[in-house]
Amino acid sequence: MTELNGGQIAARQLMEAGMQVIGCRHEHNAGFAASAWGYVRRKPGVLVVGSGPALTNAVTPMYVANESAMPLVVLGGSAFAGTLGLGAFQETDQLAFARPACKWIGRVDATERIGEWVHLALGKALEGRPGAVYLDFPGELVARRVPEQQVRLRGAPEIAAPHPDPAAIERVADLLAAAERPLLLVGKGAGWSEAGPALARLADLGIPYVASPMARGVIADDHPAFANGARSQALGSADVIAAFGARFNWIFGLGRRFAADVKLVQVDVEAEEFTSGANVALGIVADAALAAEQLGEALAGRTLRSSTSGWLAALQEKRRANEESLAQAFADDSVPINPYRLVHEVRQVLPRDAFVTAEGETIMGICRTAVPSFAPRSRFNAGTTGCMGTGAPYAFGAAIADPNRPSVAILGDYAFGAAAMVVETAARVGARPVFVVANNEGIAGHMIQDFMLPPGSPRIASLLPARYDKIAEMVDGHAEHVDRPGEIRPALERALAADRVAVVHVRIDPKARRLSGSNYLQ
Ligand SMILES: Cc1ncc(C[n+]2csc(CCOP(=O)(O)OP(=O)(O)O)c2C)c(N)n1
Repeated sequence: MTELNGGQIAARQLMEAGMQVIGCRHEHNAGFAASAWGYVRRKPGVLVVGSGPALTNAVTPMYVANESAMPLVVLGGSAFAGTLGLGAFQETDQLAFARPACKWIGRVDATERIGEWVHLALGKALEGRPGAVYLDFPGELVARRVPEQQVRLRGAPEIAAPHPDPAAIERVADLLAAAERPLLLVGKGAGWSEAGPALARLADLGIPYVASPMARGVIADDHPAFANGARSQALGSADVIAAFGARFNWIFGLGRRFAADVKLVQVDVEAEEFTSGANVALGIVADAALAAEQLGEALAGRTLRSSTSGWLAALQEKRRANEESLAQAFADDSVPINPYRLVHEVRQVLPRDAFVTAEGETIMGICRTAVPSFAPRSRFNAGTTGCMGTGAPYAFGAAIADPNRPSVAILGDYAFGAAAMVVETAARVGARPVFVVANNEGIAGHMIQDFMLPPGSPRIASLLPARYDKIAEMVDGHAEHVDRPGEIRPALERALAADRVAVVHVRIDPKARRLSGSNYLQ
């Protein structure tokens, strides 16, 4: 009779779900890469960790995935029963570490039931609003062997997406049709539910939209109704706002940046989202794609009041003015390189279907204003938690989720340094992310060192002008070092054409900072 131990049962369940196994250097990188993989594929990314410190290292990825609504399942081994309380090897209360970081936690209670527990973990991570879950595997239950016949594996249920209430959709259609200044908000949830085409049809009616930073590309950024470049005006002046898969957390100003008399409609799969800092007039529990489609049908053939109000034209004009105010910075020929020039050059070579990751403080903000996205679930940044160290593993996770699409990360030197060993992992598995390191020698360049610390302070916030491209050389990856603006584009083109992981190291002016009020894509 064939017997299986607990590890074999879990592996069988996960392989039936299509798991590819990659050994990573640190639980942070592994957890962030798995989150990005899951987010791109719309499947749970799985992180398997050891006990004690391996699990505590996974707490940040769990918290970040949960807050950013990315599906992540963490499976953790834990100390053997019979040794607990005595100072067992790596003994710690792993459920307690995981609990506040996750939407669900569980502990395997019998070897025969491991398949069932894994089934629960996969489903809980994926359904509703996606997020992080933790499943604890006590050592003795992993080691135990049970006859194969006693092992129960379970497949995922088929789930019908929630349809919106037709009467509620009619009300929203009436509100949008009568609005002088209507606005759509597009969040990650809209990307998750593939609502892009239906939302683009609403935007085609001339209704402007603002996308959250990671929802960029759900509707392609070159749509004429894209209003991120006039974000403050759009959010503060709209009289009717319909939000799709967007939460009113700090990313949308805690819901406090809207006009006092705005009529706010929110579509979300979780009804609990309708109670927030925002004054939501109507919440609709629904899949964002279905709601947007039905709204499009309800508006078909109707004339929108906003078509003659000049609202969209005013936002477009504001965006154009913002873009013009940056033209000089984009064309700047200075050495060391102006970060706006770097970002401008990146934009010229980025294929439309690229995964784009931006992380750092100065460089992330500049990318948000000037680097577009054109496809859903293609844009990564520090996310809801603003966590540094996510960008490099996100770009790697996206690259392995869809190896046919380029994955380009534009990272600050601090941000890249926090996770740079992912370059070795990428080389080892043949992944080809391109890491563009915007090296301004520190945290927000020299800004914090020069302006927030007393003169003469030791170098706390500034970093060495290290040659990060050499990390690529270490693994026979593609390495580029750039000092002058004219060299940026050829270096990026060579990196994109290389059939291996690439690091393009660009020396940036440490004194450059973001230009205020210049947010033409933001
Ligand atoms: C995990 C974590 N630690 C610390 C911070 C605080 N923090 C915000 S931005 C930043 C550094 C940004 O520097 P860099 O990546 O070099 O980009 P730059 O601003 O220079 O373009 C830090 C440390 C954070 N957000 N997350």
